[in-house]
Amino acid sequence: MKTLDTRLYFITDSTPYTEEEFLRRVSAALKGGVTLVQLREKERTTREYLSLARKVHELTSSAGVPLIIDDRLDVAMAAQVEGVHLGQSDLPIDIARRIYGEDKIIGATAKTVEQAREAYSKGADYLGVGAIFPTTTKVKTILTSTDTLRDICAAVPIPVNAIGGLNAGNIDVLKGIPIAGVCAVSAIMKADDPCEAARVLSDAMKEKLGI
Ligand code: TZP
Ligand code: MG
Repeated sequence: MKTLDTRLYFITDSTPYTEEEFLRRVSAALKGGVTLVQLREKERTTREYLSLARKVHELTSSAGVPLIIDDRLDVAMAAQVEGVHLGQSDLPIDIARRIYGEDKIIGATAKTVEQAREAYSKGADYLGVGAIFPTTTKVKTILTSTDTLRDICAAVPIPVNAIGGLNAGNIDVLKGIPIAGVCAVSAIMKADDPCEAARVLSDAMKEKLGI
């Protein structure tokens, strides 16, 4: 049985940091209670992505938190992490599932109910839906309304996470929508203290969303 806790899903961005500082921030976020980590690298070579994945995997494994690799099934398999996250222009979910096996975690991005239903039917374990707010993280995305987020939650039986510009101060907009969790890059990654930031976001989710 796959155990998947997407409640506080930390997505990394190593861009402005030295490797040492980046790994220190990931460790701090893990101490702060993030429940899932995604390594998201857009500019690295395959070897660099693999090397960083192995280092981050040591940290996540020690904390008992699954590690997901963004975009690249080959890197996820080579680094022997727990899962992969696939967007609409990456490998199709059903093909990734066939290659990767039933036990591994496959996440998908969905911006419409149709994309959500398709990802679920092809074998996705969870969905990331957004951007809910404009984001400063380097990403090609469009905004997704909270009405669409609500419709997606109703359309699929797998965990749905909200993503995009979310932080402890604005998650109120998600109140009453049956999401499984929140994905955050900047709110944790760029915080002075990523450990404290993860705790603050977690507490705000409990208090404002009841999750
Ligand atoms: N997909 C939709 S928005 C986004 C991704 C990867 C970036 C979210 O980053 P942040 O910093 O939490 O807004
Ligand atoms: Mg991606």
